[in-house]
Amino acid sequence: MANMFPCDFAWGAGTAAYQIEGGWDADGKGPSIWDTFCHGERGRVFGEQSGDVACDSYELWEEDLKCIQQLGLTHYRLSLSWARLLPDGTTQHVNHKGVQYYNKVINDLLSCNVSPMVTLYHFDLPQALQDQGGWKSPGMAALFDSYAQFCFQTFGDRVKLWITINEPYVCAKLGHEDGVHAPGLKEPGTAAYLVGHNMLRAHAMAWHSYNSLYRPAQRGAVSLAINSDWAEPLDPASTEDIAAAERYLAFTLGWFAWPVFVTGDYPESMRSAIDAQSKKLGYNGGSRLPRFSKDEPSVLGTADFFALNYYTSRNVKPGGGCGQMLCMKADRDAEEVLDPSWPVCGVSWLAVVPHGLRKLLKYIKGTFNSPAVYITENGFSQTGPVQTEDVQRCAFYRDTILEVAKAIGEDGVDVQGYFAWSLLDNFEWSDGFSVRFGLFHVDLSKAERTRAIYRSGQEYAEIIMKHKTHTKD
Ligand code: PNW
Repeated sequence: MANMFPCDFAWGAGTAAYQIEGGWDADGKGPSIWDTFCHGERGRVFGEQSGDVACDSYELWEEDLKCIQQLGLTHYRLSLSWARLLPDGTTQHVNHKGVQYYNKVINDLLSCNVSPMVTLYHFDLPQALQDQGGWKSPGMAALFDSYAQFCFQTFGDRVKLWITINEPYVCAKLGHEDGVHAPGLKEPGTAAYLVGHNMLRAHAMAWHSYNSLYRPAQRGAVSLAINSDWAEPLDPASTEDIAAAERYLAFTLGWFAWPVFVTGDYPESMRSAIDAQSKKLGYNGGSRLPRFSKDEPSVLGTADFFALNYYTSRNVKPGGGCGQMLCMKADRDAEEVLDPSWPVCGVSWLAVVPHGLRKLLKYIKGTFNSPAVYITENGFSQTGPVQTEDVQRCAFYRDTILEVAKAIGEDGVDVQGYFAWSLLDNFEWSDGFSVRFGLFHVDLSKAERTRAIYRSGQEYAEIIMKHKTHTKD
């Protein structure tokens, strides 16, 4: 097919601080909730592993830069460790070594003609702020805003693409409902909605600060990265299944995208489902889904582009509860069914469905008023023995990028960039190092943490090269 990608399309790959940096207590860095989570109770992370050293990118950044250049990326997505910059989470104490580290990363990227996309928050809250209540506390929004302003002020002369918060859904649900991510809280049916709410407030405050104080001089763009599977009704002829698929999307994508892009409030179907469930179980603590205050700047309109993390798809029918307990699953009332024809890659949740991305992009165009979209994460994982000739992942990237081309060329979706997850094999949260998403393998048995390109990395480099040299016709 003709090359549908605009000549200034962003071809990227991503990483996150805790997953790659190591140096967990180096040079004045404060502890984050992931340090605490991994160093705490046994049994929370595969093999009792941690990100203490990980890919050691804090020491080995220049090796990462070589990988980035080998792929020919135009963009690199990284996250800043809040506790490396501000050890106690507040701007009262700045760790200059941390500032120096990220300055070097950003400057090196620019001198190699690679544009940084910088995420301010990728799951690693400073522990000092968790001790004050973490994301359940309303005060976190203003603290995040101060941190964000510090970053805009320090790095914004060079960074033009910002993500405030990565995947508020995952932080809220996995960290505060299921307890499988830091901070490991299990408060089903209540905490996640509160956390999601404070994250949206935090994002909105930071966007407004950027908009009024930094945008005039810095001229960048700010968004938040929203993850969502694509969902289809299990039986396309069943009205119950159709409604369940809509609820599924409302509880993942809609939860964060509706307030920011459509109404300034949560999807109505989400609120009514939560309130109905509260009533059914006799919960009388008021609506578990908070309301946005009219006294705060609106969350509506606080994204300069749509940042989408897409991994997989689901077929959906009504169902999925937790007996007489409150929980998000029961609120959502949408049970996931994996299509047996979809191959699964590495982890059980990741069914390979490239065409789901095209459908989701089309849905985003129709629902959120044709925004510019960056696909900020998409990838394929490996488990078990390391396969350097990762032909399945090669096919995954080829097929997925073809679906993006169709979304642009045939559906008219304004996709402006694609970031493969991830540049490196890294610390995959509670799965430790047992799940590998990298375009480069990292040899954890060696102190040098040797990086070696996979076949999929080579093929991604070829795809990028081909598209960079043939502009849209
Ligand atoms: C994303 N799930 O997280 C993150 O942004 C990355 O840091 C991570 O490495 C990547 O996806 C791959 O997992 C997720 O359990 C973590 O559904 C868990 C889930 C989804 C996304």
